[in-house]
Amino acid sequence: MKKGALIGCGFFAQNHMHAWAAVEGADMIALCDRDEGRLRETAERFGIERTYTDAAELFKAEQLDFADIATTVQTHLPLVELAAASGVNIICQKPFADTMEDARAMTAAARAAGVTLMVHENFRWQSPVRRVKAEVDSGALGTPFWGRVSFRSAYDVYSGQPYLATDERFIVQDLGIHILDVARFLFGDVATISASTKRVNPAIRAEDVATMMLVHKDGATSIVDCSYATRLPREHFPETLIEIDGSGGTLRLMADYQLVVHNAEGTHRNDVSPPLLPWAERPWHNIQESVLNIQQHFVECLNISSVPETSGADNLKTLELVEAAYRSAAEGSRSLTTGHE
Ligand code: NAD
Ligand code: 89Y
Repeated sequence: MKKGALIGCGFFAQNHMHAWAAVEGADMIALCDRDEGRLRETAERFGIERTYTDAAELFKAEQLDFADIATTVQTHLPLVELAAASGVNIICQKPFADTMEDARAMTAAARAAGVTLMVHENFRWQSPVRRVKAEVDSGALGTPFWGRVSFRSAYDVYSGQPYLATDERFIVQDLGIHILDVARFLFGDVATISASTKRVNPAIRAEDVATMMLVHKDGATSIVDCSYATRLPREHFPETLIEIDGSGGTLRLMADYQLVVHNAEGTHRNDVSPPLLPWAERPWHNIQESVLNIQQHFVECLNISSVPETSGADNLKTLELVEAAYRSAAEGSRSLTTGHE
């Protein structure tokens, strides 16, 4: 059994805790939050007795196999460095870092300490997205040459996460980061990216719309488009829609998790809706299921000493796309995403 502690008992961490209770091979033994109220509420909700308001005290007092860092991005670097210096494996929420420099410092700290570092990059762990990847890998589409990964919504994300309305960066760093990661997952690493961004909602500080074009190293071109300013007849938050055209067929993951694969063998339609876990709530259940899946993956990696899919090192490539997208949008250029093979 791997013993873990959660650092950051905020809005999204409640999902982590529900998922940890269901993960095989994990036991959460302690909690940390510098906000005493949130710490107490979470401790009571999940029956955790050992609580800390200071992460340094947590690492001094507890014998941990891993730390789950579910704070916002500003505190990731000091907390990851502290966990690594304590010889504790780490799962850290996205966005991993505000800068590539911080991200590299965290991967270096984990490498030097010989601990596993995984970024909680969970969208690729949604079961409909895994199903799309399985279709691609099966060869049912031939070689993909074009794709679109799309997230368009007007859901009020600001009430649960008020910092999204006031931070200097919004949709690319918060949500686009997941959608870019899904594009990497499906079509491989990226040679070039260009982007345009826009703020539509006058009540928020940063961009709430982004359209990105990626040329992948294996030859496919993909469009990654994200919006929190799109009022549709029906709200589909938080569904990611996917289109793939390949040399041998096409795939569409449409609204309501309807999957259509068309090739020479015919047209196959499937409902690939994610399960509604006992603790989950619509419409978040899709994301909540992916939290369980990614945390189970983390523990399995610890058990067999293997590198997680979204290791810190892997996530540098997704973060680099975020940085390049902001550069391209600011300069009106096609940015090169070099540096990580
Ligand atoms: P939040 O502000 O609600 O919670 C963060 C908590 O961390 C707060 O309670 C705060 O007191 C605590 N904290 C901050 N610094 C600390 C420190 N040094 N020591 C101890 N506690 C500290 O934030 P949130 O909305 O839960 O978001 C947390 C992270 O989760 C963000 O990075 C966000 O992008 C991410 N998130 C991910 C998903 C997803 O699907 N992967 C969804 C929502 C949010
Ligand atoms: O923070 C974001 C995330 O990671 O998934 C959806 C979200 O909660 C709002 O955009």
